[in-house]
Amino acid sequence: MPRPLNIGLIGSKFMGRTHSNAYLKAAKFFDLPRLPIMHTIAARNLEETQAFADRWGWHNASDDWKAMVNNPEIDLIDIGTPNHVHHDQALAALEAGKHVACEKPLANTLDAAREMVQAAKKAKKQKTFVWYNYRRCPALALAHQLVKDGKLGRIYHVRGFYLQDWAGPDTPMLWRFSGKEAGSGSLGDLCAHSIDAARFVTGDEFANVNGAILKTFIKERTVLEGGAGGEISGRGAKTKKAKKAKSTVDDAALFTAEFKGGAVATFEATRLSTGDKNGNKLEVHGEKGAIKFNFERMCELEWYDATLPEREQGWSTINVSNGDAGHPYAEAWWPTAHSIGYEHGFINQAADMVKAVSNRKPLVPIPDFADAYETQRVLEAVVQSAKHRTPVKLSEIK
Ligand code: SOE
Repeated sequence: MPRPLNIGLIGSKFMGRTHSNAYLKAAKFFDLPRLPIMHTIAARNLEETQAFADRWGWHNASDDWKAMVNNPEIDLIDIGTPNHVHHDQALAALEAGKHVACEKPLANTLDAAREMVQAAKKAKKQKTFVWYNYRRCPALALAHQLVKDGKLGRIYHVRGFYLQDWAGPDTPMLWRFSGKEAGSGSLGDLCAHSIDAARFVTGDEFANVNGAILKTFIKERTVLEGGAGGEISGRGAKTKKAKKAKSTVDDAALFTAEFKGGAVATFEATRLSTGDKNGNKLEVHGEKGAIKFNFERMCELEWYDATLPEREQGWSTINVSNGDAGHPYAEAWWPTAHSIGYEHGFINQAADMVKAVSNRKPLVPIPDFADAYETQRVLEAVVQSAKHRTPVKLSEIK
């Protein structure tokens, strides 16, 4: 029986559910060096948290995250809360000697993110992880491996789109629309995934950001009595008399960029792309080949092999679910083409985190705080470029 790894999770909303499910399933599908134990879940309302614990199989419920963080029985603190509290919770957990996993983006501000990186550096024996979950979609992981194996050759173009449409005028005020809490809107929530995915797949870093536009279309939103919670839709705020609050974040973010290796890139993220639900797309074109990933068809990777004789060239679709063929993560799941879904990226990451804590190499790299800070620097460069209407060199963003 592997040694237990006791987990304490903060947050019981959308991400609380994805992470709980991940810990519940990881050891059922992967052979792990330690057994993740769902020790304690902490959130604000004790009664609701107890109900959450009962439903998901947490052994304890708490409304005091600080006490949980200092519980000597717990090995790893997982932070699934809004962005503005990541900093304090991560610092407290590192101070208490725990490994820390944190939701993306790393923080609401670059300063907060930097302090988190510094605290992680000081805590030498502890590991940190950030939940850029799409890295562990088998198709995106395969794209990473293909580039690493040199199959695309020199990279020319990167195109990252993240298109959703849930944030129209009827969507009420949520923490995600508060600049103070979220830091930014579609930029930090969605584009951060595209930036991370572009870095992950190309293995390259951003050199500069140009011509950024951050646009807020819906400037005020209805405040729901009792708050709208942490879920994203929260529809039904149509009462005319209801109180309004200002939305202080971007609904859409666009920019172009160049990578250190010379590739040029375009990025677009929006919560108002009517008709697109979770269109997380990444396209990379190199001298020898190209890939296209679309989360809405997450088990497939579009692949173009430009080294084939010209008469045989054309886009092909790889169904990335063949464990025998070595598709990443596939052998842990079902027979070929018995598909997986959104939650599996999280389960794959939970399994890799448990391995990493035991100094075993994860299948593909998991971003730690320092890695996620590089994505945070790009977010800041976009904000600066949009604000001053100028190109920004990443070397200017410390
Ligand atoms: C909401 O826009 C959201 O849930 C993001 O917060 C997630 O990071 C993304 O994966 C899906 O959309």
